[in-house]
Amino acid sequence: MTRMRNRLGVTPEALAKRRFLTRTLGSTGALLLAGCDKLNQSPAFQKLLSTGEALSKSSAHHLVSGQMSMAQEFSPADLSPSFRGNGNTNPTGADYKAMAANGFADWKLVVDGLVEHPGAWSLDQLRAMPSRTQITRHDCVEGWSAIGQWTGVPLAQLLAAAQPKPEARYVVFHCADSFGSAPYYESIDMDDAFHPQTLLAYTLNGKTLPVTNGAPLRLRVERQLGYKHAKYVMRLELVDDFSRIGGGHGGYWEDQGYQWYAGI
Ligand SMILES: Nc1nc2c(c(=O)[nH]1)N[C@H]1C(S)=C(S)[C@@H](COP(=O)(O)O)O[C@H]1N2
Ligand SMILES: [Mo]
Repeated sequence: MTRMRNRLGVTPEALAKRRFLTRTLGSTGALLLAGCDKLNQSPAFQKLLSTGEALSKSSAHHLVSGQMSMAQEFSPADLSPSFRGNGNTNPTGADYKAMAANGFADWKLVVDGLVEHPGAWSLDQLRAMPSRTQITRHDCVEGWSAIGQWTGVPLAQLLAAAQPKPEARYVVFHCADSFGSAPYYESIDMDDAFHPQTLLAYTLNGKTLPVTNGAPLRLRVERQLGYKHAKYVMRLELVDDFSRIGGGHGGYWEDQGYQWYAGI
């Protein structure tokens, strides 16, 4: 049977999908989807449409912005005069203090959980990997923003080395600091993990990342709010479920009631 096409060459099924998305995502989504025909071919997307699964706020966001959208990048003229520190700015743990005193020469980033090749990477090894530099705006829920230049290894590069298993759904970032007895941690999904602007940053504004801002390594996940950008990262754990980690909500602030998906 030949498929009916209208004068724009769009099949009725494609139109129905477009209408479904317009209803679900609103006009912004529809506008963005105009350029997203690839999405129609993705198996996950097909499944979503065939099951009529309700779109949560976060999956709707990913459908619209998924791997297609980049956070805005700025020019050196836009840099904030200084990048303030917020939350914990000087971890007090003895292990961290000892590593900081030694310029983090003995620090290693552990990668484990649902990966084919668990391991530990030194700062020198991370610095030797392909890097990306970007000037972005950081937005904190407390009502301040700052524009900074970050250099780091794209998380995708490290994951290419560690090889997540097919069942891995989230990357959990375990940090060196805590609030009271609760360690700081965060998590992101694989879409954000492989996004080209998602970095493990070791440089801020052209200088070695200061302790205030997360030395020796902090996450940049540019399409989300400040609290997702884990500082003092010690370990990446690939998981299929984060309900048994920390308070079970995917991050220190999430355990206090913040949204897990903190899209800007
Ligand atoms: N490990 C850790 N990461 C953290 C925090 C923290 O207290 N500890 N605070 C978060 C919050 S709320 C913000 S706004 C940013 C602040 O980053 P900055 O100190 O570089 O400004 O780090 C985020 N990541
Ligand atoms: Mo924040």
